Amino acid sequence: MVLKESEILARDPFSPQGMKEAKTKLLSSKLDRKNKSKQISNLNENGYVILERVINLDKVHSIFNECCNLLYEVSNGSSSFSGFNTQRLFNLVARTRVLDDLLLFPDLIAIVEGYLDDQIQLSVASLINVKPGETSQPLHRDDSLYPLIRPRIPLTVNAMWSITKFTKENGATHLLPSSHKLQEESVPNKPITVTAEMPAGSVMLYDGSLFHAAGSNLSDNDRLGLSVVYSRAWLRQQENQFLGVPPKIARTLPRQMQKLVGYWVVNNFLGYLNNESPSRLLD
Ligand SMILES: O=C(O)CCC(=O)C(=O)O
Ligand SMILES: [Fe+2]
Repeated sequence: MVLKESEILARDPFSPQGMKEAKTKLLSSKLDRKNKSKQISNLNENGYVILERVINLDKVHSIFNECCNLLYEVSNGSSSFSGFNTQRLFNLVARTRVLDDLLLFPDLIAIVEGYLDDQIQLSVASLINVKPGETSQPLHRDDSLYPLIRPRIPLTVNAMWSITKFTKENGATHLLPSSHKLQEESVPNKPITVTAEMPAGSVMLYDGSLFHAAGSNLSDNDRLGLSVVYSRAWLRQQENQFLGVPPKIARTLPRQMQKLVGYWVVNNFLGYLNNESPSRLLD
């Protein structure tokens, strides 16, 4: 493959041009982020925002079918947190290309980058299939694994895609509005939650500090969600993306997905290999 000079420079994190570009290496454009300022301010205010019906139903059906194949024979969880009637499947980037459009959905990326005002990376993506009979999860914060004192700058934005509809009855996620701003580590007394009901093909974004939980599934059908955690690119990823998506697989991915997984240099100095961008491994 012959690279243009500009591409070579962009891949060399220590060239003058590479150093200059590092600060502006976002996946979304400034205009995209500006166009999402209302959703970004809702996310800031309430700790969550829902984008309804952003994927058409044909696409939702093909995604649903692919997820059913992927989940075939996946066991249920074995704790009240992971759910005794809930299937979870990880390392999705290595398993399928059908979810790429959701992981890189432009409006979603613009909101996440606009909210964090930083370079981002995929921390973990998983399918969460809450089956009939499941009881509700305890309220928790997803970003508690980063032991920084609160209040703190937002570290992650999490997205929950509804592959099936999410209803009160089938276990839609419960949220405690504005709780991302609370300083206390523990769940407030008598929390008054709302339920993130949404039609299939929608996505709910929430700050990783927001208290939330999967609901109980009292219906006769599965509640299937795709959970995607995006973090500031200078944090350790929740799932080890470089082992899950080694160069052999990463080489086959679209460039934006390679970046999302972590094959680039962040803030000029984080993540290089032998003085070069790890993206060189993918040439
Ligand atoms: O499935 C859901 O609605 C939420 C699951 C969740 O919050 C988690 O597993 O951390
Ligand atoms: Fe969670």
